[in-house]
Amino acid sequence: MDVISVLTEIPGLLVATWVLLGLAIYAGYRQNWQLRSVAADGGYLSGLGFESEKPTGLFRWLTTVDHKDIGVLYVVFATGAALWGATDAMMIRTELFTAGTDVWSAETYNALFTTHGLTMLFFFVTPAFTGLANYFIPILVGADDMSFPRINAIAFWLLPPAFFLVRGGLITEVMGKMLASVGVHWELLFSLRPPTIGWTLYAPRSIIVTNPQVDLVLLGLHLSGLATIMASINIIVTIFTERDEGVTWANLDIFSWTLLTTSGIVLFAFPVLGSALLMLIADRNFGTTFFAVDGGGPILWQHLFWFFGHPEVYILVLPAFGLVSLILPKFAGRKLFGFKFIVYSTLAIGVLSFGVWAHHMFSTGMDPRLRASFMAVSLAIAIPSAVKTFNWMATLWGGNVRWATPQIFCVGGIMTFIVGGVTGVFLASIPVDLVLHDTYYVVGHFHFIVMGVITFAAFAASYYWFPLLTGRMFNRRLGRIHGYLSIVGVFVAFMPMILIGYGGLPRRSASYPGVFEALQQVSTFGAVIIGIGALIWLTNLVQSYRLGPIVTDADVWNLRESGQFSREWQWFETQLEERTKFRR
Ligand code: HEM
Ligand SMILES: [Cu+2]
Repeated sequence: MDVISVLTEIPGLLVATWVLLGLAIYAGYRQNWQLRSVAADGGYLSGLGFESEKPTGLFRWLTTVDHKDIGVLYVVFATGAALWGATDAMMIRTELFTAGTDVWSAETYNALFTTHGLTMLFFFVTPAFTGLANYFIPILVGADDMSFPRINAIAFWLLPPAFFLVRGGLITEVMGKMLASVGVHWELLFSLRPPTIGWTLYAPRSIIVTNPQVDLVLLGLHLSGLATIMASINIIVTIFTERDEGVTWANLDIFSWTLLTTSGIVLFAFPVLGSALLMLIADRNFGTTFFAVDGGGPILWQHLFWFFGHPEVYILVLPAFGLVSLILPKFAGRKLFGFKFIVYSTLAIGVLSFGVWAHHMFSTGMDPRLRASFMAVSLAIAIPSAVKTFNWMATLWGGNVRWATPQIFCVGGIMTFIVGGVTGVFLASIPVDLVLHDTYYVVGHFHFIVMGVITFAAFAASYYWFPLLTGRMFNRRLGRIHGYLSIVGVFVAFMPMILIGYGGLPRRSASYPGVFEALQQVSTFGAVIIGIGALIWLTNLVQSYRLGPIVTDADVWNLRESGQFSREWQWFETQLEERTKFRR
């Protein structure tokens, strides 16, 4: 199809788009079209007779600058992205179920691990924690809202276009096929192919690949970086300037502390990524040679990428630590052991995280003396992480532990973190890394962290704050089943990967020698267990949001007993009281 005939299709498409847009706006204006999704006013549910000042329906969600609404938008967006990334994971595992390349093509496989990694890291974890930060930080520090509500909204609304840019190839292909099914053939839509360069975007491959979708991925990542930086500035300024009189640095809650640190890291790490991405775009399109083999060289890309990339893993994990530190004591019946040391260790990790990037490059043939220094710092960073683990264990030790769903996830998260952390210490020592680099061992190691403690902390928070967010209670039995399934699933899915890695199997390959088949199948089985758990979670929360028992007492988790009825629950209590007043 040539350009002219493409142009003749455009008027029809424009008309269709405008009709759809008009319908959406009309629907948004209709007062009684409540999106039956979340009502983010501390438990105010639609249909309980409460009328709020806010516009209703779609319009509310498109125009809101309220930190709670934006928090909910983030969390919903992150959940959607996570489910999409999980679909990729399941497709990866399906391919790996047999030794040959039987299910998808090798190219599709490469696209799958690329989009899986990008989606999970940039569009699931970061938005999920930013969402919780938006909802809870103002409440926890006693502020009315974030410092810059409009920038807050902009930061969120940059994410959907960024996500679509990154995942464009698949979307356009589906659109193209749908149009083709009604007789409209638009070749342009088939020119983008899903990217196959891995989330690390290593040069020279990322320069050489001709697929134009790669440029969109780079632009999308750049945009998501801008969004993250904006959100971080907002978090930092809010915590510094909006704290209520009673909230000093000494009694600032641990979740806010970790987010403050995380946001600080973002300010130094993401601009590096942004600049590196622009250079890569220039290399691809304008003939510059920043990272070309006969220019700055591919190793320069690795330096810049990992100077961002290693701090990034702490950007992902610190908020998770914060959530564990916040939630775990509530169900241990006593205050967090060694609060100060947890804060110091968080700050220490924040600083150290910038000094270890080259441990991702041990096998690139760098100067051995330099390499040894990076090994030393990498081993040192294990200390503050261990401090946290011991403090959590000490909190549990003398406590009166209640195995509520959030607690199952916290303790499960600590278990997976220990495995992830210890396997990481091995990788930080050069001789071991030279053997295990780019094998399945690495995939196993970091999934104990990303699927283990990070995702578990997000699950724990989703259960812990569910009553506060929706005003209803979830099904506790289903929650517990989800918890145990997830813990078992992570070990069954990722332990075999550690073993496969010891066997020497390289990662990022669609086919493998038959000897690994049995272990790979165990791993796929584990992934299915995790998947079933996640579906139970989704069903439980959606159904409980609609039909769960209504919460009347703000002390859902019996926190008064142990003197831990913290600020967000006190806030919830006043919300509930106001609601009853209103009803009368
Ligand atoms: C049921 C859950 C999951 C399963 C079964 C799974 C499976 C996998 C597998 C098999 C690979 C290796 C692909 C290869 O090297 O050939 C992979 C890569 C990866 N996964 Fe996951 N994953 C899961 C969840 C997650 C989560 C929650 C995150 C992050 C928050 C994540 C982040 C990554 C990243 C960054 C990569 C590296 C991609 C690359 O090599 O470019 N995964 N995953
Ligand atoms: Cu690292």
